[in-house]
Amino acid sequence: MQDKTIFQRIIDKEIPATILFEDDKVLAFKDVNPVAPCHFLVIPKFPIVNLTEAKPEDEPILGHLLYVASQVAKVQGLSESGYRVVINNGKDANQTVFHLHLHVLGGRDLTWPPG
Ligand code: DGP
Repeated sequence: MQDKTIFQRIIDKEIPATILFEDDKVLAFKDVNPVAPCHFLVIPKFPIVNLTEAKPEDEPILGHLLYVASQVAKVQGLSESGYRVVINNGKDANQTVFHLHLHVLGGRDLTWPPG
């Protein structure tokens, strides 16, 4: 059996995280290595490796992840100033944790294009 990812261990409450929102399907928590004043992650509670591996039946959870990102961003006070939602998908995007996650970044001017 494959080892659990670090995010699965957070879902299973084996390691701590600063949780901002949780329901039966998704978890939002602060990134341990923030690159913006506000940087949190939103993940499904079941493993999807990345967007490439998403299945047709994952469409509802993909929508729910985005909606929760917007709601947590609102609570974090980012709605007016704006924020960026990023998914690093695969090698060229430097994906390091192979459990789908949305990064939500805000609280500073975010340059474009990203690196
Ligand atoms: P990436 O796979 O490159 O899209 O980013 C993974 C992110 O996960 C990275 O910004 C750091 C974050 N991260 C890694 N390990 C942990 C952890 O144990 N706790 C938390 N809260 N975040 C983590």
